[in-house]
Amino acid sequence: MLEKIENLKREFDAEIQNANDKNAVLNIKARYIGKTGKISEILNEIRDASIEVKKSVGAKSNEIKIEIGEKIDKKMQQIETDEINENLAKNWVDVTLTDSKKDLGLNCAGYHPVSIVQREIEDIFISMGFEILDGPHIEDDYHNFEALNIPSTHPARDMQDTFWFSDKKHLLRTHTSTIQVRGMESHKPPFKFVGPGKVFRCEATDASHEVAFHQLEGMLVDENVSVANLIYFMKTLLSEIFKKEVEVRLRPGFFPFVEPGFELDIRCLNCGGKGCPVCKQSGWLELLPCGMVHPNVLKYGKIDTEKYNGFAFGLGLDRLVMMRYKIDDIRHIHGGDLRFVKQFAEF
Ligand code: FA5
Repeated sequence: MLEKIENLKREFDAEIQNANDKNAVLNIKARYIGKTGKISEILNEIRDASIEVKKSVGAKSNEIKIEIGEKIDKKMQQIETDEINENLAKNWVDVTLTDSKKDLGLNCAGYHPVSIVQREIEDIFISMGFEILDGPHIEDDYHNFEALNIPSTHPARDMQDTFWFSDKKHLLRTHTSTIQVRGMESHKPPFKFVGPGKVFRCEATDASHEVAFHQLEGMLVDENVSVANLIYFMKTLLSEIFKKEVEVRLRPGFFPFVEPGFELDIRCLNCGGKGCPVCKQSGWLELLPCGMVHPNVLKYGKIDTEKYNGFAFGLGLDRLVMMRYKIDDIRHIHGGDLRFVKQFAEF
């Protein structure tokens, strides 16, 4: 009987070695150590044998049963590992490789349309003797509101929904007019500068409104500045940008930091004035709020209001870009889609 067990073990070894898949292994397992398998058969055969035989054959059977069980587990693991390796070899992916076709912006060849137009405007103003100034995105209440004649109780604060920081003292600037305040702090009149940059407002987006957009501030302070000077600079700017005479209109506009204040609108170039989502079907696009600098603002800037006055404007840069390139939705501008940006590639 002991020899029978040894033979059985040899048979098993040969079979398990040739088994190539899980089903074959499970089949072998059932045939050798299953409830009605070969080991059980042997144990049944010695049911009526002597105690000594039962002891020796029983012990040997158990020993072989354990060994077979271990070999079966090992074989199963090996088959699973082989399967995984085979799968990996078939569906091989090198996660360390970057997609060479993917544009990272670096090889996108060109500037963003906002940068293109911003640079052009800067060049136009530089040619007219203006300086280019910059200012921080994170501002304090004083530079964004207070020094622009918008005290904390002023309802005009509601015109610009603001992202405040938790200290309630700092905010993301809502307009580039902050650069007026900083320019007056660093300059003595007469002076003239423009200040482009990103501004932030907490508002619902649509075809002409974004949460983060660009403005370009301008300020000129000198003796005897008039509205005629203001209109001259604005018309020069727009005809240079659009490379043709554009139709504009001036409407009275309220901004606490100018007096009188105007809204300079441009005939919508997207629809030619017929009405479209960009101009909200009005045929006109509000582009250039401007006005004569309010004396209170000059006083905050420590400028002698008896001697000096000036004008200021705050151009909506994204909207100008939209007019220039006939872009029908401002959300394309910041959407990050390189297929969009590449259309304007210029150096
Ligand atoms: C101002 O921000 C004033 N600081 C401008 C100013 C400067 C007036 C100097 C007088 C003197 P306003 O909120 O209207 O004004 O914004 C200026 C321009 O930014 C608008 O004409 C428009 O072109 C653009 N703009 C305003 N809100 C948005 C927005 N959510 N998305 C895109 N462009 C916007």
